[in-house]
Amino acid sequence: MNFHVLTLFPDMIMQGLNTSIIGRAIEKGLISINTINIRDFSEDKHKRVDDYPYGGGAGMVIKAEPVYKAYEHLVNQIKQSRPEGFAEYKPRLIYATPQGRVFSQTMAEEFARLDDLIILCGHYEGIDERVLELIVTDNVSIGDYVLTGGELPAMVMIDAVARLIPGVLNNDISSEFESLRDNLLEYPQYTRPELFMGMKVPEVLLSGHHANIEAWRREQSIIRTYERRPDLLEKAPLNKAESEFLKKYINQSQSDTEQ
Ligand code: 6GU
Repeated sequence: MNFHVLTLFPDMIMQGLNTSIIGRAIEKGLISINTINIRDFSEDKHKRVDDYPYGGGAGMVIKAEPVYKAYEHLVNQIKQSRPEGFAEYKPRLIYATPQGRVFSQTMAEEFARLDDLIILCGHYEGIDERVLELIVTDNVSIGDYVLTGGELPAMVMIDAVARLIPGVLNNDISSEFESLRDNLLEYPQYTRPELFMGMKVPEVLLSGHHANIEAWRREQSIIRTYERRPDLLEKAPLNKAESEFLKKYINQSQSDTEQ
């Protein structure tokens, strides 16, 4: 899968993503990250890409023209890397903005099915609306807080999508059965030693009984989601036995606090 980022700060993207698992995925050729510096497409002799907003107000606005030129350049580049028949190709383009739909695991899974994904990063007070109207297919936010630019959100989204590409994680199944996919949080993990500051590893994990371990982990996921993210639990696909288990757990913890 190829990620393309339209940005004023390409170094930030490249430096942020060339380490650890994502760095290795790039080396292995499983993914590629291509940055396009919007400033390279400024026709201004001072390479300016922003200007004052019409109507007045604070801050500067990124001009439509360099963004559109950068986009055209990129689309031609993508078309050339592909077989015939992409004359009409309109790529998926995410505009990273706090005004977008909030990014989720479901969106990451959807984007992971694409061959090419373009992310446009804004800065200052925004980008001229006319170019956004022309090229953006999805407005996406990473949460309800305001950042200074779209680069960190772009890196967050690339990380979340890239780890779903087969081969990026060491074991392919590790992303398949993980938390949030079915709206449950992960169960707790332990490693050696068996005793740390007087605290023991749960006995079942030492038993070697795989079915019991699976069952315990599933219960822990349910409890943890109830305690920490009850909002998710409403969407979690619990079977009848699991719903009963949760009901008992809730009753038990309520009678514990009453004592
Ligand atoms: Cl995608 N961009 C910016 N600038 N701020 C944000 C955001 C995106 N998501 C949350 N805050």
